[in-house]
Amino acid sequence: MKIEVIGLGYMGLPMATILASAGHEIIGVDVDEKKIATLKGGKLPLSEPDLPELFETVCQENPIKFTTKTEAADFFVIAVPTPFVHETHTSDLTFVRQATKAIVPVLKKGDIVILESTVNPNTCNAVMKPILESSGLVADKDFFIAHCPERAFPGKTMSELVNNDRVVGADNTAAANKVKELYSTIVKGEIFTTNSSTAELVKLMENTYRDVNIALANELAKIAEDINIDIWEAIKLANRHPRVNIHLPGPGVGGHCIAIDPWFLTEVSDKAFLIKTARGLNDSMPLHVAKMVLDMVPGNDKKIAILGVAYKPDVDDARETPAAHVIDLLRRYGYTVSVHDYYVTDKAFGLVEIDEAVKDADCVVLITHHTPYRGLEPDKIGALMKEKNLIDTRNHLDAERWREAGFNVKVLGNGRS
Ligand code: SAJ
Repeated sequence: MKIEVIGLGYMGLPMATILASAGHEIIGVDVDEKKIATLKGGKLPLSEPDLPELFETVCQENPIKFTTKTEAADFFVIAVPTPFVHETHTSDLTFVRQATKAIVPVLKKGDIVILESTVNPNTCNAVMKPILESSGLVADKDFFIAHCPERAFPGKTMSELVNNDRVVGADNTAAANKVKELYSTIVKGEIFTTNSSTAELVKLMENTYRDVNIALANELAKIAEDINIDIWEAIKLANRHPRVNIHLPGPGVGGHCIAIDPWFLTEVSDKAFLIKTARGLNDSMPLHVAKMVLDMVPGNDKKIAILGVAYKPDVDDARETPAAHVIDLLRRYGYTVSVHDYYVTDKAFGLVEIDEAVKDADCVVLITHHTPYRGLEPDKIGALMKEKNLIDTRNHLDAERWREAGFNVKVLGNGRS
């Protein structure tokens, strides 16, 4: 079975590696020549736990053929990004179109094209089908399209790609079963089949569920601040109910999925009222954090140290991070802002070492709950600072320890702090 994976990013590359480790013949295609050269040299262009080990084994035992050009295969797996146009709140399907077009010259009878990228409902039928039919072959007769949305959690991609249940959406039942058969060679979770549009909607619903739930947590956090209650304790207690699972508040929602996918639904229908409201609420959180800073350290000539710019803990990914908005707002308010992160390397943030970040600072604001921040010594940090103020937007640090070291501590959502 020859499988071509098109798009070798955070999802495509792990997927190609796992498929190769299961013994399939894999072609890895990417338009980025530099990335292909890196991969051909046996190096990885991105960091994801457990990928290096499996990649090395695959390089030795069943090497992937890396190339910038599509070639004939039995299955094509498209895992390209679907960027988001912030100005219009719409998805940009350019890369999905490009990847689909690249298949046209090599498409043959019996082929199955699988889309893994997140898209708005009906993309397989309305966007991919006409492009592939320009080959002269007919969809659902000569070739087949399936949507198998990826569901892996960045940072745990390697185990989640294997262990999570999967949804296979194809409008031709025989093709759906063939894709199910292919995925069952690598997936330990259950695999469910449906039509392509339902699979497209399912993926968006999963991330929208999480976004709306986080928005609820953020609203409850703001209410708790007004009525002097600790929302972190209240959520923990409410979640002891067998049918309640309230998510956690924070400085906003980042990443390339949850902060974006709900907008895909607002694009296809004008009925998305709650979804838009939740997006707005989550997007209001950086301003809420900036106002916490204004309350705690008003005035000019103050320095704020931001700890963590990754969109979530213990990853190096800062896409759509709420930290960027907090930093931008604070600078507009006239603060000097220094930034630290243990994992992110993106030069745009002007990252500095932790000691330099907190040196002469008037307030430390924890944005990302990276595990190593728990190991910080409040005495040491306090000794470097001008004033000892701490805002913890994730309830991550031991507030009592920091208070004992002389810090004023404010925890987002804790009206008692
Ligand atoms: N966040 C909160 N409160 C919470 C949980 C998360 O504020 O209780 C914030 C995080 O800090 C982060 C953002 O939400 O900024 C999103 O992070 P995440 O860790 O919840 O999710 P992602 O974006 O890394 O991955 C999601 C996953 N989807 C779901 O859990 C439903 C993953 O399974 C998907 O594959 C991925 O999106 C994707 O590619 O769509």
